[in-house]
Amino acid sequence: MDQKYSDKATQKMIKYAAEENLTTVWDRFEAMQPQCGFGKLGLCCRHCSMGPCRIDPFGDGPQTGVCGADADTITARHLTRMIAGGAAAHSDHGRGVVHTLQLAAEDMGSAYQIKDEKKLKAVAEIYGIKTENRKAKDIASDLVSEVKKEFGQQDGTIRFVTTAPEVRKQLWEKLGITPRSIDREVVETLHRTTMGVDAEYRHIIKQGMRTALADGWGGSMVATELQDVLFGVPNPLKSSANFGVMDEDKVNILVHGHEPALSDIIAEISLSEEMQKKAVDAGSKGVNVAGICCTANEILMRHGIPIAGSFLQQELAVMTGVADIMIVDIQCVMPGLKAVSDCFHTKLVTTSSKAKIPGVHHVEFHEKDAEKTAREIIEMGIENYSNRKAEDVFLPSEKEPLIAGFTAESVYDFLGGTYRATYRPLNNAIIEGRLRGAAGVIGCSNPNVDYEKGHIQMVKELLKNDVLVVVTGCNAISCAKHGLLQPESAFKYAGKGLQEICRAVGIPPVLHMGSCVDNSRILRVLSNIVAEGGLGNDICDLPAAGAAPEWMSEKAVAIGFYFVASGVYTMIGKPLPIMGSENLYNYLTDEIEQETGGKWAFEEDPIEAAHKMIRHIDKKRKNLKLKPLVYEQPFPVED
Ligand code: SF4
Ligand code: MSK
Repeated sequence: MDQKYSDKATQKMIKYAAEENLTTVWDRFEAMQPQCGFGKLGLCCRHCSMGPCRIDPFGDGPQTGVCGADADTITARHLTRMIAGGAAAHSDHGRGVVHTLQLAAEDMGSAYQIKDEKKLKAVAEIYGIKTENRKAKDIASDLVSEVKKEFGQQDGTIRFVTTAPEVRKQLWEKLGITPRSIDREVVETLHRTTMGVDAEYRHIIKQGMRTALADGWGGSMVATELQDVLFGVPNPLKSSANFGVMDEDKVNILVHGHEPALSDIIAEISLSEEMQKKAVDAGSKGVNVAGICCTANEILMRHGIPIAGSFLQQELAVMTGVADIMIVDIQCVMPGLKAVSDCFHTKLVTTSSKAKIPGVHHVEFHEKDAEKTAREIIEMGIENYSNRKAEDVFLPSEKEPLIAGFTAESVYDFLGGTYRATYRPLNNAIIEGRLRGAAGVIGCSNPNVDYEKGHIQMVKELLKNDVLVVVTGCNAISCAKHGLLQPESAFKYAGKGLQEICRAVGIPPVLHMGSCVDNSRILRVLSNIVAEGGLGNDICDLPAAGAAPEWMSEKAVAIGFYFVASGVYTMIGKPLPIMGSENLYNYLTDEIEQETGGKWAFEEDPIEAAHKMIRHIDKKRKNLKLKPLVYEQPFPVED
């Protein structure tokens, strides 16, 4: 796989891995070729033991499975199960946060505190909980009990849905896709896609959308909002990203996965004089914490803890030889870490009751013992420092400064008014044509494409055309490593209109909005823009688009579907595994727009993908009869 588009530090590490005969995710990907064509097209089914079945894509062999399910049914069932997997992952994360908030509300001696009472009250009010003249812990207790009930409720709808634009809520009702509860939608999806139940592809996808909405406006939003209550609403801050944030002279603790509950405490305790002294006593110059994947994004957003790398860099981070301990919680953790950490001194530790790796040391984390576990882990890292071998150290020095920590709230402060909280200046910038529109570029990286080519080329092309970009997940990490999260990058890459906005308010042209669950922040931003007025009545009216150019996880499928169901044009690189069904392809990339106002698009060339997004943005500007762009620039109409 071509690595010329990835950051320099990664290129060095991949070369080093090859020289040292160390296996990486890219090697395993190569060894897996050719990958199963039926699987890629979505044409295989093993939902019962009359199968596995496969449909012949060339029309010569079987066109149905043993039960009679055709390509449309099989692809739709499989895809919808992917949505359920992704929604379950985000939502179970959210459930964990509810339990942590419960501890903060009930146990005053807990390591967790309610750090943001303003946010607590705002969320409680959405849930219809009285906040006036009440103590924070009482409000939090009521909120916990309401949210807990909501996960499994049988009637009613998810409360955060009430924050969507009015027209959108009515549309969901009309389509019958308003999510009722988080667990119920996941369970119903699994039921409807099991052998002999739902066979009508559009009907299956509708349930898929309801499940995805239960994620975006439910589980993910619960995770984001309650994490803000517990750990504080992020504010823009400075930090840096890439392997160079690890310090050869210090004990390096890497935190990887998705949940901030333990890592947040590790980040705090590692700074204590006591821990720094222990590290010095062990012969180092102190303790240094850095993150991988979305755990990184979480503690970056709130503490400015630097990012060591994204999803595809997890094994390479161990190969630097300076990672004294890597703790992993849930999601996007490669079991391949075991083999690579066996080749180095790195202590690999699993910490979630939900996730173990064979042969890997397990320190189970329970919130009530948060400080004790955090200490144990930091001390384990300090102790392991002496096992570091100088001959194994290969640490690229590259790191890029960045600004992160943007939220739906901070858009008020930065792009909003000076004297009152408003999105008006942001809306006006779009209405007057200084900004063409906005795009959310998010998601994973995947060894099936050139690492970071999709993310970086797409984002730069959008900037050049005056599109403000918001990023989350591993795309945010890639943008950080390529210097796009710095205000100066506006003058290198942005069109004149976007440059003016960035100069006026001192922001980068690419706004880091957090982790994967924080895509729910983007839903809130879109709703706030609609509420501010002047850009239509619904999310689908906005000159906006979304993309996940290098997607990999089921979570990306769930995210994509909650954006499509919310009215967003959603672009991905490699197609969804549905290309074996022409009907499903036509539905998702075209006909669905008549129903939700959003649709899917697949385009592997990142520049052309950006152009398609820009054309969509321009179409929306035209529909809204907005003024021409202040700095009109030549733009390829058709490539
Ligand atoms: Fe085959 Fe139908 Fe069973 Fe799927 S559900 S494995 S298509 S028989
Ligand atoms: S970590 S889901 S690889 S973005 Fe959220 Fe990155 Fe994708 Fe995992």
